[in-house]
Amino acid sequence: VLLVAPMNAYLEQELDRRCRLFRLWETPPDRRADFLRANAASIRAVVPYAALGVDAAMIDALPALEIVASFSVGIDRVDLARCRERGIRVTNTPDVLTDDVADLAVGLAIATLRKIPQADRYVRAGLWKNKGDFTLTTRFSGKRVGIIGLGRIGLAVAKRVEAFDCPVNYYQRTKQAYPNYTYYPSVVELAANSDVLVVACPLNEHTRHIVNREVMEALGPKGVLINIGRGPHVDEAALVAALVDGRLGGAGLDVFEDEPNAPEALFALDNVVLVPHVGSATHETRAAMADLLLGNLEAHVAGKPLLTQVV
Ligand code: 8YV
Repeated sequence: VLLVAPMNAYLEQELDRRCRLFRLWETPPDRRADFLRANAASIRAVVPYAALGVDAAMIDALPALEIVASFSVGIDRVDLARCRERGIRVTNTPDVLTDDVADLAVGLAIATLRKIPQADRYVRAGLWKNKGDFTLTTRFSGKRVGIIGLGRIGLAVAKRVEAFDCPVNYYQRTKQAYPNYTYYPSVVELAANSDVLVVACPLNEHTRHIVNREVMEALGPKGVLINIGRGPHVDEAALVAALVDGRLGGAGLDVFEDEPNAPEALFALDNVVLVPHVGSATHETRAAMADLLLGNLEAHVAGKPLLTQVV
């Protein structure tokens, strides 16, 4: 098994215990092609994650590769077409992280509207004592929440915000039969009819920059964008400009176009909450993701059906 980066200590320990583990990061980048060539005959599985995937060059360098088991639900950085061509199986880690990611989406929405991190900084800086009460903020309960992508995570967000009396709107390519949720056939119409817009769809060629300038204009100067999907879902340059100009009300962002670089222009803004891609980052969920990944590898080796097969 080739692990592309150190992503989880428990996963690494279990892989080490159960198989011969190659740690790609221990070889300097300029010597990795040689390393792969030298070990190509032994590497039957690759474990990538959201930050570092498996591209066609790596797949082509590994003739014995049978399975790519990603430590993530999103597999936008795995070359699925090449895997299909080569008959390589692909698994991901759905379901086990849904609750955490949905929790973070709601947390970001509340933190952004109620300015929780800013209020915390206010207390720590001694400003409460010196300058008096903190500024008034904006209510979250009852706001219209628009969700792009009503899949597992989108539905979990919908269920949570219903408890805050938020009407739920959604966009996806095909309308579903959800009696309590209102469908909009375009993201612009969804944004125009929502106060908080949550990106919860997978990243692919249809959803890259699905939140563009027009969508931000439709969301408007009081609207808030929450992104717990992938950075490239949003035109980040347009987002920064809209936030700086006050054409968009605020943003709560877990993901960025060029991680780990978040746009520095956002650092000085009071209407954004920025977190470093932590949607699934709890002890409980990361352990469950590791167990699911290990289960997929074991099923593959045992010739049993894979637990969460994508390809
Ligand atoms: C992680 C994620 O960042 O599951 C995904 O798609 O983006 C996250 O769970 C990750 O891959 C774990 O390191």
